Amino acid sequence: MFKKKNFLFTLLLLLIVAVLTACGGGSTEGTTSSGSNGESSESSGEARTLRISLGLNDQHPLYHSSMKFKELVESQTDTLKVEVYHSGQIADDRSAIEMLQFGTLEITIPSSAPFVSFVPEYGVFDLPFTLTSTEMVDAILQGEFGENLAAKTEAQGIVQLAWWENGFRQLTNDTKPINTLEDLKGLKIRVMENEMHIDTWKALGTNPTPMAFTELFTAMQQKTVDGQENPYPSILLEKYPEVQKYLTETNHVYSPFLFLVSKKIWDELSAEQQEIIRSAAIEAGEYNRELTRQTANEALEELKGQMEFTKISDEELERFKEAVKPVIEQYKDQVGTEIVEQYLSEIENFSNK
Ligand code: TK8
Repeated sequence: MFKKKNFLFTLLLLLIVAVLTACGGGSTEGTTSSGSNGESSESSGEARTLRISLGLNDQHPLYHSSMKFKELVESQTDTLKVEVYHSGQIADDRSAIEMLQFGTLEITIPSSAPFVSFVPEYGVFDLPFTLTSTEMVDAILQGEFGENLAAKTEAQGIVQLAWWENGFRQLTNDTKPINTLEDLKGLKIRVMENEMHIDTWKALGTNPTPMAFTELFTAMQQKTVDGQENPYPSILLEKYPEVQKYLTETNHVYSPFLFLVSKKIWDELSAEQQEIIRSAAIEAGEYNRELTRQTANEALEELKGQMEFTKISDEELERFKEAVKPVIEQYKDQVGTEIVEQYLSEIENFSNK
């Protein structure tokens, strides 16, 4: 008798577990952030939450621009809520991009370099010493070239709504002042997780280490790297002068920030919700570029008071450009010959205006 009762109890338990598992939903893949299986918030009544994952902290123009995006979206609809997570709280750039593909994160705004392993054509921005002014950047990214390039993300399950700005990248290190190519020799430089950045800094004579942005400050603090390269706002606002003594103006690469949305989640939104999000990303992008450029100028002046500053002379920069020429030749095919030629002709057209 006891055995029979035991068997029935176990059977009942298994049945309950089976029913609960079927309702609970499976892996993180395909389960949207709100936990619903894609039900549009408009039909269910409650607001849909859009989480934005950022690598930089809440002092940076990227965070302030994301809060501007939040204000614009939430002022136009009560069917959407925006939550901004800074300092890599949710994930680093590469993981956040993968989460967009799975539909387990709504929005992330990374630099273009880590995105190259998802869409190789974004490697045009890693070709060193090519973009040389914000006017040139705007002419190329806010026009047809930028639009056509952004359209390539959809095949990877990602929708790019706008081009925001990280900025022109500069070098810091904790070892010595940098004035010549020879001064770089042997420095351990953290670079973004991107093959062209690794090979560029090898061609410049350094010993590059690819690393997620979220690990960078600790690596400098523990001296596992001598230096890094980022735009002035990040250098100042992430407090790099606390762990880096020397600042060198190189402008070796321009990094855009990419406003990326999960296509899985995008396709679940209504046309009205999509339009609100798209227009807010574009308007907040204008705010972002203006704020970032103003912050970069102010940050440089503040950094000159906190670090030993050198600026590579135009003559010496020609030696830097000569040293990295093989990298540009080496990567033309990998990035895509057609897109590289389009990019370089856009630059030439702008320069000949
Ligand atoms: C922040 C990064 C950062 C980038 C880097 O998420 O990794 O050095 O410049 O801005 O995208």
